[in-house]
Amino acid sequence: MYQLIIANKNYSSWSLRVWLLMQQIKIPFSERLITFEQGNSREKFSRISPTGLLPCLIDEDTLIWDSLAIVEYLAEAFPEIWPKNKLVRAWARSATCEMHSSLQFFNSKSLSCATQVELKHLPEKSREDIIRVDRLWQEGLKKFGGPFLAGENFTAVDAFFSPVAIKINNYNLPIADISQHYVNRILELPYLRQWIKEALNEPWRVFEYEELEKKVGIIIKDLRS
Ligand SMILES: N[C@@H](CCC(=O)N[C@@H](CS)C(=O)NCC(=O)O)C(=O)O
Repeated sequence: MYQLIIANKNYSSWSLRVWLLMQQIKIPFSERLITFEQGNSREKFSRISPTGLLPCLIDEDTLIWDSLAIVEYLAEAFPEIWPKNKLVRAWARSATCEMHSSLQFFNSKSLSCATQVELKHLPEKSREDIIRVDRLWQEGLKKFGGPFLAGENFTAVDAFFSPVAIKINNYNLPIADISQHYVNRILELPYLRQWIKEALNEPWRVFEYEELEKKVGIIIKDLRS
């Protein structure tokens, strides 16, 4: 059985992406959570991961690191991770890679499942990222007919945007209605709800990450308290 090594559910958006995909596709796995350290976790994570970053997947003697590499490794055994149709698959891969390589506002360390933030100081680049995600989602949902980004089934592209749905919700970001319905759909997935519930029950806090949220806004609600 696969072992997925993740970091704190409250903060680790890259762990969520792989974890949610494996749950949705019904890939059996055990999970092992290694907690972040205040300041820097790389030394601790380096005992497992060659980059000092999580998640990692262990399959018998093989270690796979980096979320996108894990997805591609699993897709060889579970092709339903990607859409069946070649052209839809190409779109889903492009959007997934865009999430993985850019969209910095949704890629940075300032995701906490627990905190609702009222935005105050949003840099222009972050504004552009929000508009881009909204456009991308509208394109996928209209082109492939929903309810998921690449059509009928939940695939890797939905998993990669799942922390974005959490952030849009927690920051109350303005997006088109069709995108907002998609956010609601993702947040209603029982496995996503399970992740958030477990995240809110975690006893560990990484103050450095929570400080990052205070740079862009005011924390108006902490769902843990
Ligand atoms: N490109 C990597 C990014 C992984 C990543 O940034 N992981 C974060 C947790 S979500 C981490 O391990 N951070 C440790 C640190 O920065 O100290 C991937 O896609 O897996």
